[in-house]
Amino acid sequence: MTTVLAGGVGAARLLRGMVRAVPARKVTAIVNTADDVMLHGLSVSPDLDTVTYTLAEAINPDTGWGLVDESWQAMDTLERLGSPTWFRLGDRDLGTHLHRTGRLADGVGLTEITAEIAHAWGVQVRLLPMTEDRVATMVTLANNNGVEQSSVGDEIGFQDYFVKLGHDVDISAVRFAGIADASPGPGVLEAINSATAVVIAPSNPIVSIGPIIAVPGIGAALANRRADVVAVSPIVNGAALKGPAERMLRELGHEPSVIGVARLYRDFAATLVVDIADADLASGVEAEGMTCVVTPTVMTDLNVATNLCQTILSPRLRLTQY
Ligand code: FO1
Repeated sequence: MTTVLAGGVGAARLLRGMVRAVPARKVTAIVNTADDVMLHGLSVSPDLDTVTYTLAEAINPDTGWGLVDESWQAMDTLERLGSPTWFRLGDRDLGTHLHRTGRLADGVGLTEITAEIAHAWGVQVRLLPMTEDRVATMVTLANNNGVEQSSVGDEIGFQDYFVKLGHDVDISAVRFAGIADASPGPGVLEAINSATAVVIAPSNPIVSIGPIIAVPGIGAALANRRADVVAVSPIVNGAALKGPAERMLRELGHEPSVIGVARLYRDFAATLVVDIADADLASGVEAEGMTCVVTPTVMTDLNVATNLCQTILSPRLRLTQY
């Protein structure tokens, strides 16, 4: 059994390779839910949906989120009605949110609902929300960033930061509201405790992996399995492949490099996989107390993703010098 800690797009690409390296039924993904948002009365779980749609080969290839062959008529209606439309929910995608919201109202847990959605798409990877409790990533603006009606110290929700402001603003803090009272979702601790390998996907370490590790009990379970935990750096050559990871690391006082990633993960993972572009920093990673494996990690196609996963799962991983 392989367990993967997953955010959105980067994790989804890794999981697509993982199911070519090992049977999908032997893979569990523990997925971030701190990006989840209520919009138009609907429960939207972006990372769960990105992973599901990607594994179903139904993801929109242009955006990396939402469904392929999407139409936007519901958004046009919302626009006509004067409702906010900055967060785009396609007509096909809306069905997922309607189903999730209705089932939650019926008292069904998010883990069961996620399994229903995955099953409907033929996804055999077991997808586990990190928690069924409400956790929300909140971002503090460092200055008014030219945004009207905002001032230094204002705290906004993650999707306001990520989508509405296009993460093109300076920030000074990130916190996960509700995390202290959250419990790991059903099956999460077992998936970590019983895995032969635990993989931390190349997702944003602060806002995608950070909330998963911060759920009480999950960080300790990972630390307990440290020797078998392999993280893949989302930072390549000092830059994030997608999204604001590099900028966030820098603004929150971390080094925006594989060394900074190593410092965030060293208590939980024994091994850090970095791209060949960062080969010269391997000794620096090892100086932080992690074994460093250098291999292509930029998942431009499925072959790179599959080879990366084969390397990650190689039993000789920690003995191999590249
Ligand atoms: N990202 C955007 O940049 N703009 C959007 O309008 C948007 C809509 C959206 C709808 C459903 C969904 O599952 C994801 C969506 N995302 C959108 C992506 C999402 O904001 C991010 O992928 C994550 O929250 C960060 O991992």
